[in-house]
Amino acid sequence: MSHAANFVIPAPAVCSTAARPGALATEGPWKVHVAAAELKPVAEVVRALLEAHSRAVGSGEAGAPRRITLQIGPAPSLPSPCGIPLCGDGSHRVVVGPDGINCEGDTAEGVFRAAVSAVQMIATADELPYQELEDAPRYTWRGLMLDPARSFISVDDLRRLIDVAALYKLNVLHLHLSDNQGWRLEIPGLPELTSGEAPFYTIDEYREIQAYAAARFVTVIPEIDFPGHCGALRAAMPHLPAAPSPDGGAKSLELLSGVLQFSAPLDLSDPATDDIVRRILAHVCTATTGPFVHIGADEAAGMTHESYAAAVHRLRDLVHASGKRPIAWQEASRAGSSPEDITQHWFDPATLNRDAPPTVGGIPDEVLDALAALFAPTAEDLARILDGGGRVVLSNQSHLYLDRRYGPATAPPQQADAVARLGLYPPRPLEDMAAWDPADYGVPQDRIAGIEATLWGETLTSFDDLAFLLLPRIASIADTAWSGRPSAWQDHRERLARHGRFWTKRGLTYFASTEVPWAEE
Ligand code: TNX
Repeated sequence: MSHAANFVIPAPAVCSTAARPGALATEGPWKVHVAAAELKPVAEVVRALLEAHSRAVGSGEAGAPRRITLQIGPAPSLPSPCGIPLCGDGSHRVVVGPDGINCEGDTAEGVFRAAVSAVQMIATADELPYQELEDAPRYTWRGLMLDPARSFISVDDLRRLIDVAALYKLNVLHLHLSDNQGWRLEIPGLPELTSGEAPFYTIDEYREIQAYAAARFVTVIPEIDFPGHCGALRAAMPHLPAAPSPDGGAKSLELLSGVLQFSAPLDLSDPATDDIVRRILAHVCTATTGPFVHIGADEAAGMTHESYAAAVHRLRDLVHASGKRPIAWQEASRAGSSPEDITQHWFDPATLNRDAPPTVGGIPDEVLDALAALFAPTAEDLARILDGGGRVVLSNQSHLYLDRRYGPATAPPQQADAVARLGLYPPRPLEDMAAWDPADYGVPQDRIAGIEATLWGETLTSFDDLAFLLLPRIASIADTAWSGRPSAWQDHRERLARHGRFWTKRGLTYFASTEVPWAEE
């Protein structure tokens, strides 16, 4: 048994032992009690999250249940981030004593963040020393991107993933809803987009997902990827023309499409295309309850600069016109960058290293040349964003892309097949993934809006595949997103070791890397 007072991830900023020594057994039953009526909806969610881990939550069972008490109270005065318009700031206090666990914040969000620490504490330890935790998030944007466009995720499975995000104090769920391989959101008036056999979310389901997430203080950010990655839209509307290509553009697009399923980009200067895009974004903005809509703008291969820049301007204007704030991948900075922009930085030049290319099959040299040409301008994107005065969400491909393979040398034998099958990029040990530090990129701290992990779906065939690539790595990224820097590996690894049983109880598959001394029951 370690000497840690708790196994909470993200590791709490302040953890002090109580003046009066003692310990609380975590075995249930537990009752969730609210000290203010406004916290009743939070209590409902906490009960639901606890259900997989504790006996008879909130039941009328005889005996004295232990109590989680939710209450509004003064938040600890830790430095908290200045804001972009997501939820509140989430600072909170957790007190473990003889009567149970007290969860306190000065907003419902703060109370909820405290309560998920309580859920983790109960699920990961048999006994909790009396203690007091104080915590606040360093970054305002703590996200996870999922890719139902490539590998559809049912509404039920999305709910399970929203629970995971919330349990690790993430507050953004970015849904990549369209790509060459699929269109996943109903757009009223444009039934051809979703008329095939492929699954999609109805507008009602989309609203339901957002409400479920909002109850867990997670904001959904929909992405409709324009003007590249529009193969599904172009297949549904083949009359729409492709954007004009520069010299050699068509050839490079052809080469890339052979390997990466690229598709000719849309031409927004065409009035019929503009009308369709306008209707799509108006519906998406109307159906979205959060403040942001993501317009994609990545990898618009085979397009002239003028046509790309004009498309990005138009997409940003359309989102603004519908009352939302646009966000885009880093390439959009080439269309201009302003202090209001939040831009998602992703590309890692090392991906083009010919000695260790992504494992998407032997890529021929001429395709690698085309990729190098496509990504040549990415080296300047970050400077363009910062010079324009805007902020970045860091989604570094090197460490925050969860479609990276796991190392066969760290795989338990029963997971060797999954390790061989899943992910695109060469393996990186968990310790190295968890060591990623947002300070390493030379971006001034006040220009980092936050951190977002992505889980692209090209290699996934099931929910278990998705969970396998997600866990344990999302816990490490959430730790850094919340605290602003990576935890010491020895401490983090001991915490992770207790989360294997946490995931198992929730029915989630995880990669049981030999780097972690897992403490399953
Ligand atoms: C690049 S990241 C893409 C995605 C792929 C991903 C695979 C980005 C903005 N575009 O379309 O799925 O790589 O890792």
